Amino acid sequence: MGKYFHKPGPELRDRVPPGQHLASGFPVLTYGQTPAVYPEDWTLTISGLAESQVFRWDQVMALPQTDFTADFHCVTTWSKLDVTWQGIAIPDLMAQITLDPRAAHVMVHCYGGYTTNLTLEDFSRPQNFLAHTLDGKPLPPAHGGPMRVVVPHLYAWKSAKWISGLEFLADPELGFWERNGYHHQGDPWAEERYSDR
Ligand SMILES: Nc1nc2c(c(=O)[nH]1)N[C@H]1C(S)=C(S)[C@@H](COP(=O)(O)O)O[C@H]1N2
Ligand SMILES: [Mo]
Repeated sequence: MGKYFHKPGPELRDRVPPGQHLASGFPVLTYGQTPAVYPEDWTLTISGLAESQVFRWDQVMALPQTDFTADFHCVTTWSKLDVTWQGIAIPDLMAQITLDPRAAHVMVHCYGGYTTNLTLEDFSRPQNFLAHTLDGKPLPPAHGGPMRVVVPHLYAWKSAKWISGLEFLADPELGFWERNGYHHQGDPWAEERYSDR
């Protein structure tokens, strides 16, 4: 594994899911190009089984702002513990959205075309957030700036960078990696890496 990844010591074993190694630094993992998105142009479009609406940057920044410390687990076997972010807790965002009672799944849409699917339950946890700040600085474009999702309890392909929209669905649909063989849920503690469907 060399100098960039190391096996967790015994004191961290319960923090690092099976088959994962600790990364030094914060690797960038992107399929394709980093899109150029600026806060003044950024919007978040709510569609599907919810009242349609489009949030602008200043509207999302006016929501309660929260500090988060969260572990990050990429399915390619690196993990990074205690990443410090600032952003908007998903329940604080959801409080602004009127859902159709049939909504049970979410497709997250991104600038650049990436998508990922979650159950509404997995998406709505209070530990999940929209992040605009990493280590006290504006979220760098490579890490999803100006705004990304972070879902600490699932593999990081669910933590969509450059978020552009939330589409609420009654039935599950598959996002980009989920269509390409990744597990539909992606719990790192259960090693839900690949799909057998
Ligand atoms: N829009 C978008 N979001 C994405 C990805 C991507 O390719 N495009 N890659 C995912 C994967 S596989 C991982 S591990 C994390 C990596 O985030 P990082 O580059 O900030 O480390 O982003 C996730 N979110
Ligand atoms: Mo990943």
